[in-house]
Amino acid sequence: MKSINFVKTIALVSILSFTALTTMCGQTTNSKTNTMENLSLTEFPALPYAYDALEPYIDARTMEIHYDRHHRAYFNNFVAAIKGTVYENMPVGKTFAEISKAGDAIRNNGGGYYNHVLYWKIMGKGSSGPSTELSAAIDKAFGSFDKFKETFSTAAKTRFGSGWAWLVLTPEKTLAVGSTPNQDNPLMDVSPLKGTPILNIDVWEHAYYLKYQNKRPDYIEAFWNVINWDEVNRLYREAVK
Ligand code: MN3
Repeated sequence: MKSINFVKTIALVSILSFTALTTMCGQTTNSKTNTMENLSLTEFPALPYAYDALEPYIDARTMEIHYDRHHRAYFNNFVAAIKGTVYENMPVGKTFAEISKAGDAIRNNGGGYYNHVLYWKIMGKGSSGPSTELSAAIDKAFGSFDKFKETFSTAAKTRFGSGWAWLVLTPEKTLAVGSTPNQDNPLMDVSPLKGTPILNIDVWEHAYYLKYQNKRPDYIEAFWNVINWDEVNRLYREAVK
């Protein structure tokens, strides 16, 4: 009897410790696989849809080259850069929080890996729009959805050279829009824009040049047709918890 109780106690302590540990990391076991900061460092994630799924807004050839060459290279180079370092087994979110110490190879390729995983996920077809909760937060932060769209599009258009535009939930739990250069992102300690990414857009020329050439604004306008709001709503729900 004693030994059974002992086993039960050990089992309970283990469950509690595990729960405490996962809660401390801001993750639950259920959402762990979905948590962007807990990206696989051993397996290059599959594109969540076919190359032609976002036609005509984003063409299949661009998707193929973007995912299979650019994104894959970031992943491979990131894995190579962290090998044998303290970052090898660190969750990517934690690495980003101290990226200023990690060096350019980890910063550029780690950002390139994570930013694209998010970008693929927040795109898709056939979802309606922001949830009631996200709509309310957008109205509070920007005045209206149209104002938000304008602010986000302007951030994307005016990012000089290569980079990304973002919608984030700031540490103060309000929505904010901004942009980052190169492969930086708002989870990095070097980024002036800080928060949990809810939505992003890649404005490197490789994201649009084959179809849109130098017309970045046309690509940005087309992007609004392929936002996967179900995923954006989910990211917001997870971030406000
Ligand atoms: Mn890209």
